[in-house]
Amino acid sequence: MNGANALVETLADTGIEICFANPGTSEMHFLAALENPRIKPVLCLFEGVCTGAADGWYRMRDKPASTLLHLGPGLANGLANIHNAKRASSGMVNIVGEHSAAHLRHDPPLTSDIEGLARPLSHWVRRAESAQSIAWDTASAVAKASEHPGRIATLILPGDTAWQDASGSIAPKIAAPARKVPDAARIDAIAKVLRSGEPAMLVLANKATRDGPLELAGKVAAGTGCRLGSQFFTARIERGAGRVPLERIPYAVPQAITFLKDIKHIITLETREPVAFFAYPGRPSLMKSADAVVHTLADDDEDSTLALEMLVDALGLGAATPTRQAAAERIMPSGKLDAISIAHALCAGIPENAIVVDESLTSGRESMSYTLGALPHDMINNLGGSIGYSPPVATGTALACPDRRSICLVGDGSAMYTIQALWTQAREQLPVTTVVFANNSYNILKAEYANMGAGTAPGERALSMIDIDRPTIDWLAMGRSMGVPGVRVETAEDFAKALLDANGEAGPRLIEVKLY
Ligand SMILES: Cc1ncc(C[n+]2csc(CCOP(=O)(O)OP(=O)(O)O)c2C)c(N)n1
Repeated sequence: MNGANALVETLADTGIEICFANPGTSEMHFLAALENPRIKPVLCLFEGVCTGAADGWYRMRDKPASTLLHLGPGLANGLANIHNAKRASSGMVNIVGEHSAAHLRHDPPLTSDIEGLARPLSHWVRRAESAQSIAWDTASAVAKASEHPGRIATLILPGDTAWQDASGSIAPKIAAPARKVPDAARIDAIAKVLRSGEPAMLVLANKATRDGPLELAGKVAAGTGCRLGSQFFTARIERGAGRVPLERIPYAVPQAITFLKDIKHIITLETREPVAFFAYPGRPSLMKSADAVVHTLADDDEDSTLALEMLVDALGLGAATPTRQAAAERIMPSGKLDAISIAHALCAGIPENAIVVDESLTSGRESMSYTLGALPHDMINNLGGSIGYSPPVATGTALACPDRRSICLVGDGSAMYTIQALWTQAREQLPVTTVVFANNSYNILKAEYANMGAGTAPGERALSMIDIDRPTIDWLAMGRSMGVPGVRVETAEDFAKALLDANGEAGPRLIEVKLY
């Protein structure tokens, strides 16, 4: 047994099932060790796909996946989606190959400061110094990544550590610490606030937006009249007909301020008070009203379900009946593709138990409230703001939940960052429908140009940095070249039909939605 075998064996022993990999010469012993049938290796053709897929896996399984990245440059290619995962509180274990210590002294071409690259976006970084200690290092990395909230653990694997003898080394059993118990006095104080009848909103995030805690929050709302909301972006919301619905705090600052203006108490679970995504000249960063008070019901590392149980008890609302989302009427749209017809098509086309990964930006942003009454599904958003997250994340969700259809809604600009994910979806025959909204533009930036006060409309040069129409991207050809069949639609009825058709397929499909 060498160090690489010990590493892979320990990953499997500690519950890691999958490795999203893009290997190089320094990782050949790790590749050999992946013959171990207890870990599924999945090849991704860009490291941003590896790290995004690990994020998607975590969002559905609530436990980390591993990645294999090739030295500093491989890690650097994966960093943007590590950033997105970190902001979404997803855990992951990154294994980063490295030269042997003896070779590094000579400054070979791939030498870089891997710790320096990893540290700002990792909660835990370690260089495995010997084959004898690597089992320990690996168990520590997995335990760190498995904490609540999820953590980014990066383990650097020098070549000599991988190839040296590790026989006799043993991994410790390290249990991830349990979620913290919220303070009872704080819960009682919040119960008092809710009993006062002053306008209040619970803002739920992370693990609090699942069915169980939503039911509890629904009881609090039913008994006290408070509202239930979410930030504009949430790691995963279980939503749809029959579920307790959340109101979404708007993205745009003026709308968010209007939305929040009457709320006197903002009560947070695993999140903070609403903050604008960007600073705009003359607009505030914080969007609550001047006299609103923020109360923390459950901190990021606390058990929000327990906090809600304690709150329901304190309020004596165990028997309250939550208001549940009514089923939306399924309307088959026709004619022009716009926010409403896209919404109707999605509402009719989201199958039961689907996993919707939303990066539709301007094409879907106004449509998502219409899908609240669709069949029960999960909705995943990007909390980190680095675009190109959704095709990789949908790859990870589909591997995590192969019996459910993942639906990736993505703008054409965003899709171009990590479109290689289609190749992995084809190779693994994953149940993913990728909907590319082809408006040939970074459309959102047109509005942001004016919002920022840069001018009323972009000039010719600015526009040439915003429009992506020259040349036009052929999405069907893109999918076909990577083994994903697709269809191009130009009307609402064709879009609705294409979504329903894709639901009946076992493997990946692409729908190019042509927008003019
Ligand atoms: C890594 C990264 N680079 C650049 C941006 C800035 N940015 C935000 S949205 C966007 C364009 C998105 O275009 P598209 O996906 O086509 O959606 P649309 O705006 O057309 O709806 C860009 C470039 C970003 N958020 N992340």
